[in-house]
Amino acid sequence: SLFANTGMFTLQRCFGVLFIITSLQVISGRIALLVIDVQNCFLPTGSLPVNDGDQVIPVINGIRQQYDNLFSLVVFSQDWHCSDHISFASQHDGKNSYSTTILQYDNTGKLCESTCDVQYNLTQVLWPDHCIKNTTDAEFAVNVTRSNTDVIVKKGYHCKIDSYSAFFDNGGFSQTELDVKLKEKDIKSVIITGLALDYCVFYTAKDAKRLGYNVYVVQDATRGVEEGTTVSAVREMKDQGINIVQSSEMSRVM
Ligand code: VGL
Ligand code: ZN
Repeated sequence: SLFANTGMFTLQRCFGVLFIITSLQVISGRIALLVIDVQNCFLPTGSLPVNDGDQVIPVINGIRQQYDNLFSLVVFSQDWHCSDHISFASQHDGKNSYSTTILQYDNTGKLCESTCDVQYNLTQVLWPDHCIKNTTDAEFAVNVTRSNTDVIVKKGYHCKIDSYSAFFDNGGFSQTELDVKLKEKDIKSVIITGLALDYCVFYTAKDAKRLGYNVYVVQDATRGVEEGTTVSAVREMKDQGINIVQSSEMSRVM
């Protein structure tokens, strides 16, 4: 098992015999490490700074160093936006960054800009301009360990819809190649790290769970954009059967 959750156990007496029941979580099947959006844009000096976002880098590098041979696949996702992306506050007159708006889509996933048959209303947080494709800001953090066998999955490249999850856009209209890449390698479990815990890590973890993977989010290998959304994201992930673990709980007895 990769995670030995030795902290939790129950004592039970039955016919005079004491049983100790430990809750060992055993990771079964082939494992992928997902490194979500560890890009300059989300570092403290980036365009959409995440507090202490740089501090995930040594943790992720440590996980790779210690366990790399246990991962059948390592995937880096990359937020990759048009310069006039719909998620940018700059594209919405009179709107400030970190406020929200409602975006309307028809049943084909097309943004309703004038008259159209509205089928979906998506609440969109409006962000500072960030991770614009082919800029230094959108590049992976220089210090994060990468290998030429790692798979890169770009997301958020459709100009008119946002994509927090590395699997689907926010409306569930289009899909990246991530699920296919995982299935090709017969991956059963995903270990998720990176930025930001309350957005792209959260939505990637929920989609992975829904798609049937065993999901582990390494909490100290992530950081959130905002305290309140981070707390509720962790609670919701736990409720959905997503395992929230610490990198120190990863032991090597597989
Ligand atoms: C993200 C906000 C906007 C993320 C991406 O990677 O968590 N957050 N775009
Ligand atoms: Zn983005």
